[in-house]
Amino acid sequence: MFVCTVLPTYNEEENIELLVEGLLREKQGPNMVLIVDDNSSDATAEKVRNLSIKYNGHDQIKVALVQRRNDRGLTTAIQYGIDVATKRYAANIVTWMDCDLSMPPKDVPQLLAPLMEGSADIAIGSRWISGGADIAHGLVARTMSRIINFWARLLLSNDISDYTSGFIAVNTKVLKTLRLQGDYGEYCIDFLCRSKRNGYQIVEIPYICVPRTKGQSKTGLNLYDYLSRGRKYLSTVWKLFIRRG
Ligand SMILES: Nc1nc2c(ncn2[C@@H]2O[C@H](COP(=O)(O)OP(=O)(O)OP(=O)(O)O)[C@@H](O)[C@H]2O)c(=O)[nH]1
Ligand SMILES: [Mg+2]
Repeated sequence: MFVCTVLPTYNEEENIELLVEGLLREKQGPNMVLIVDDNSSDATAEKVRNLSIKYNGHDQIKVALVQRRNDRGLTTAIQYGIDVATKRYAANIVTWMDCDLSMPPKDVPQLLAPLMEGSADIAIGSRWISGGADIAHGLVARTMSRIINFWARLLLSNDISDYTSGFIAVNTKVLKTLRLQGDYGEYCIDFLCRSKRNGYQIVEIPYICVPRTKGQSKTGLNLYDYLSRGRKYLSTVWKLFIRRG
C-alpha cells in the first residue's frame, strides 16, 4: 500500500519542516508527503524544496511540492493534492491534515492501521470520542464544534462524532467516486456524510488536537470568523439532511 499525506499550506514556513520530518520519521507512516502550497508569501515553498533535496533519491520521491499560483482555498487545495497523489503517484491511501502541528504526526500510523488491515475505508482522527480531546481551542470554539457535531449526529448519522475533523486517511477507491466540495471545513461534513451514504466503512481514532504554537491561523482569528464558519457548517448539515433521499 503506497501512502501519500497531502498537506495544504498557506504561509506555514515555521511549521512545514517539523511536520514533514515528523511524518517521515514514523516507520508506519506515509511513504511520501505532498505539499499543496497556494503561493505563500513566506518561505514555505523554499523550505519544501530543501526538504525534497534532503529526502528524495534517484528512484524514490518522499517529498513533493505542487504550487497553485492563482487559486486559493483549503478544499480545492486538498482535492488538487488528492488528484496528484492518486494520478501522478498512484497512491493507494491518501491522508491529509493541517500543517499547523495541531494534528500530531505521531498519530498518523494509528489512522492508517485500519485501512492497512482492510477493516475500514476511511479513518478519521476524532477529538470527541473517548481518548480524544481538543486542547487547541477556547471554550467558544469547542462549544461550537460540539453543537455542530450534535446537529450532524441528529440529522445525518449517529455513528460519527467528529464531522469537522480534517485529520483523515482514505482509501483511494473512495476518492475515485467522491470529490471534496464546499468552501472550507464544511467539506469534511459533506464528504463523511456522502461516504456513509455510499456504504463505505468509517472508523474513528481518538487524537488530541493541540494548539498551534507558530504561524497564524487562517480562519479562526476572532469570534466573528468562528461564528460565520459555524453558520456555514450548520447549513451544510441541513442541506445534506434535506437531500437525504
Ligand atoms: N493551500 C492552502 N492551504 C490553506 C489555505 N487556507 C488554510 N490553509 C492551510 O490549511 C490548514 C488549516 O488552516 P488553519 O490556519 O490551521 O485553520 P484552521 O485549522 O481551520 O483554524 P484553527 O482552528 O484556528 O487552527 C493549514 O495547514 C493552512 O496552512 C488555502 O487557502 N490554501
Ligand atoms: Mg488549524
